[in-house]
Amino acid sequence: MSSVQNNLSEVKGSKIPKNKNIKICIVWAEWNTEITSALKKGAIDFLKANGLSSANIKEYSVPGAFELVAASRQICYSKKFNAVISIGCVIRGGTPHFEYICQAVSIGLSQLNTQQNTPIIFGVLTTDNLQQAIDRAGGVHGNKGVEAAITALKMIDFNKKLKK
Ligand code: DLZ
Repeated sequence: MSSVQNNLSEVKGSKIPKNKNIKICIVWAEWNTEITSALKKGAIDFLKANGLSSANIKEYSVPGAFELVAASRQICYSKKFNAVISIGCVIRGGTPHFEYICQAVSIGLSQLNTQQNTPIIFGVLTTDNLQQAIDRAGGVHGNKGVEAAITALKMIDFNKKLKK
């Protein structure tokens, strides 16, 4: 996700669109739960602070980041939500597994984004170690769950403007 130089949790950018009448689904991976829970909490707290009620935020968990693609696909095709936030945390280990999972998730979610019109936000941390993940889940580099929530609101607004 973003670098130290481009920390969306702090950078204001364009105005955050206000819209209470939207539904957002968060799908989060249980692997590295302490990190993914913090990312999810960051996203939910931000959405609520920006006017969404609990009824308009739904969450589902999946076992690992690899499952985010299939789950996000099903959520999109259910047509119940204006955006999906996919949250995960993949930490590099001693085998090439990290590369396979990261590639599968990033390409899978990217392809899914272009196959249909419900925005899927990439809220997956891919880090070399646990500390880098902690730093980005409410630590010194902000909370990337918050950034994912901001991106969801902006992409929903983009879709709304396009329909006018
Ligand atoms: C197996 C595995 C490993 C080693 N590491 C992670 C990880 O760091 N983050 C994560 O979200 N999931 C991991 N997984 C689980 C896979 O994503 C997936 O759940 C399993 O391979 C079963 O399909």
